[in-house]
Amino acid sequence: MRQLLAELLALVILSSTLFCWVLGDTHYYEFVLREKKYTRLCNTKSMLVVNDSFPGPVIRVHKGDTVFVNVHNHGDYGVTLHWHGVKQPRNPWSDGPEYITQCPIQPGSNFTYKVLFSTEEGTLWWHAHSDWTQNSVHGAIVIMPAKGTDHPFPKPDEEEIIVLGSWYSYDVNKRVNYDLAIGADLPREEAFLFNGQPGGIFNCSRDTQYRLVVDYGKTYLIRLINAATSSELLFAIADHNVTVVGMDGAYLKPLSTSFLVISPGQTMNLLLTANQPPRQYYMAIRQYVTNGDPDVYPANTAILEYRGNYSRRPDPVFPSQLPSYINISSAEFFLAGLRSLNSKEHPAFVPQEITHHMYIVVSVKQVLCNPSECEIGMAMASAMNNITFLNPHVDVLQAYYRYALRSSLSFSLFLSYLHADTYFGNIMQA
Ligand SMILES: *[C@@H]1O[C@H](CO)[C@@H](O)[C@H](O)[C@H]1NC(C)=O
Ligand SMILES: *[C@@H]1O[C@H](CO)[C@@H](O)[C@H](O)[C@H]1NC(C)=O
Ligand SMILES: *[C@@H]1O[C@H](CO)[C@@H](O)[C@H](O)[C@H]1NC(C)=O
Ligand SMILES: *[C@@H]1O[C@H](CO)[C@@H](O)[C@H](O)[C@H]1NC(C)=O
Ligand SMILES: *[C@@H]1O[C@H](CO)[C@@H](O)[C@H](O)[C@H]1NC(C)=O
Ligand SMILES: *[C@@H]1O[C@H](CO)[C@@H](O)[C@H](O)[C@H]1NC(C)=O
Ligand SMILES: *[C@@H]1O[C@H](CO)[C@@H](O)[C@H](O)[C@H]1NC(C)=O
Ligand SMILES: [Cu+2]
Repeated sequence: MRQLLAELLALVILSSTLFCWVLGDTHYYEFVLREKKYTRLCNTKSMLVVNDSFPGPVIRVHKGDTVFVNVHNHGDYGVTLHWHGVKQPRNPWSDGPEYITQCPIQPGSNFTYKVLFSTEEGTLWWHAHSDWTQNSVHGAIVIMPAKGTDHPFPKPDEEEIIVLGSWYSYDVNKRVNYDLAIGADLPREEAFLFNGQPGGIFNCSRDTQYRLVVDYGKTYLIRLINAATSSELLFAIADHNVTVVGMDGAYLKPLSTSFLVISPGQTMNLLLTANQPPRQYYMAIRQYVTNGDPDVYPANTAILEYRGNYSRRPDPVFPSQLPSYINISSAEFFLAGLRSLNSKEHPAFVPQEITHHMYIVVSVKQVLCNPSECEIGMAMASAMNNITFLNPHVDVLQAYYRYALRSSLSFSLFLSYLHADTYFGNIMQA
């Protein structure tokens, strides 16, 4: 018996060294969801936020840590949270997509998520995963290197988080539900936000626009998160280049660039050295949209300001290198430069042997609909491989666990339990 225990112990020690298990710390967060009034673009509205803050609270961990987040819903409707980019090995119950891994957390109740950090290192983010509530319910996740290890680049003097977001002056969930019901196109942002603030081009926003105040000579690690609903964004800082060193919770080969493109949901870690003549510079974002109308893609701004005693001129320098909304070759030039770091400490395991080929078509098109149910007899619909998805009324993971596993049903029978025909319907005539 004792020998067996010793062998087991040896096995545990051996496998933990083999797989470089990091035994991290455990952290506890309380998130309180509540409606709060915000005024932007000269207009006030109420929206759901976490702990009265927009963007929401930052989760700070080291690689390998575990976080318990207890979410108390004091809002008016059900909501779930998702830990974007956290792989959560063997922990699907805490992933968050509404009706996929759980039903919404109802008003007046609470739910504790267990968030397991494994290989991620850098910046990720969390957001609501119900309707379009992610607009107001989101925040950064900062993942420092495991204790005793360091970033694979020179230590920055300071860090700053910049969350890019979307602003709508109305209740966006109501609008989206209406648009979905009648098959209309989804709403467009009225402004983009830097850490919750629209830029100086908008009325009522000049005095409140976001400012990054820097000291000449210092290097800053900027954790940039695109939390805008559905817009790819171009980003640049006047007269400054940045070095992209990480993306989506992993390291990159350092890429020096005068502008960048960031997709919704994506994060980038940038090094910025304040080495230009002290004054104010604009940092600007603009939607990257290759089939748009040229009049409606203005740049939204924030300010990079050097500390010091100099006269503030009314107009900061604008980043002339910010590509136009339609410049595909500039965007592709940047994207083609991104490479995983793939060092000894941070290897990139790309499978070399391909056993299955998959052909995936994602499409949005107009389909015919009953004019009594949609306004013009045509509705927008999207599909993946000719299959569209409507939210079921039960949680798919739980249904699978309860019914399919226990009574060894076939998958198609399981789908029929979910009344699959109501949501796995083919709608696209390819
Ligand atoms: C959120 O608010 C609750 C209640 O006020 C507080 O206990 C908790 O510490 C706050 N959480 C964060 C992450 O600030
Ligand atoms: C959280 O929910 C549990 C049930 O899941 C309940 O027992 C508990 O009282 C709730 N706590 C608070 C502070 O609402
Ligand atoms: C700002 O307000 C003025 C006067 O009401 C209006 O003419 C102008 O279009 C507004 N500008 C923007 C960007 O909304
Ligand atoms: C930024 O990089 C470009 C090359 O991509 C270079 O021409 C330019 O001088 C650099 N600007 C600064 C301020 O370092
Ligand atoms: C700032 O510079 C001006 C002109 O050079 C000088 O008169 C003033 O005293 C300085 N202020 C401070 C706080 O150093
Ligand atoms: C895209 O940007 C590059 C670099 O500034 C410029 O040379 C090119 O003309 C632009 N193309 C379009 C279509 O605007
Ligand atoms: C897509 O689905 C429609 C409706 O079920 C069907 O008529 C069509 O043949 C399908 N197209 C493809 C390429 O499978
Ligand atoms: Cu996400």
